[in-house]
Amino acid sequence: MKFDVLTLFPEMIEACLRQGVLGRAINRGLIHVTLINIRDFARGAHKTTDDRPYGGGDGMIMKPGPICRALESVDRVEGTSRVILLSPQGKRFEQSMAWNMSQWDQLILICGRYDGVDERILLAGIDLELSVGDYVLTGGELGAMVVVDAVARLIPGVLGGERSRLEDSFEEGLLKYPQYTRPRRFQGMEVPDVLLSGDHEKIRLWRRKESLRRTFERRPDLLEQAELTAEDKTILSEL
Ligand code: 4GY
Repeated sequence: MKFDVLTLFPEMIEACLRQGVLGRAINRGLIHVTLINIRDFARGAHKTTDDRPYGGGDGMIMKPGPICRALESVDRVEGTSRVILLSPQGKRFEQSMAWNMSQWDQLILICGRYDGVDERILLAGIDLELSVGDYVLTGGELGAMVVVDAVARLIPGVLGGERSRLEDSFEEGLLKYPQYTRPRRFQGMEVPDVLLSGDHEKIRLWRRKESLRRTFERRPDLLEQAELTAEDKTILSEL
């Protein structure tokens, strides 16, 4: 899988990519990330990438030219290749999209800065506008990292144990159950007895119940979409 990130701040992305699971995935050749500095495609003595908005107002808008030329410079790989712009105006990114994208061959992510990008770049070269959440960042870089990270970890071999991808929060549309490790007693708080019982069926049931409880309490909106078994529905009615 190939990721290409177009940004004015490649160092910001580079630092993230060197760490942990992603760093290892890159070193092992499981994913490839190319960083493209939009500034390299700016023209003139000042290499400006922004300009004042038509119609007036504060703030600056990213010029379409540099982004467009940066995009044209990207090698498109065979297969499914998509161009994504990160912005609060986009469709909200979620786990099911990450799974779909993990099947693609190339993701080209464009990070905006300033107060926005010229609308014509959206109409010309972009397949999808994505938002990582309903808040405004100072640029698309953190959003792009969210997408790269969430997609990369779904690619076979990127996470060590292949089990963990599927057991995650959201994979069944529910929040994760509480988890514990040693010590058994920490600041006066004990690990729930059931987890020490060795009874795998009891543990499975407890975890499922806690998942459902948390989802019900914290994110009831998720329950409408979740795949619930008859057993789940019984547990929920007790909650
Ligand atoms: N939310 N999800 C987001 C963002 C910053 C102006 C375009 C978001 O993805 N990106 O807030 N991005 C804006 C800043 C230019 C990007």
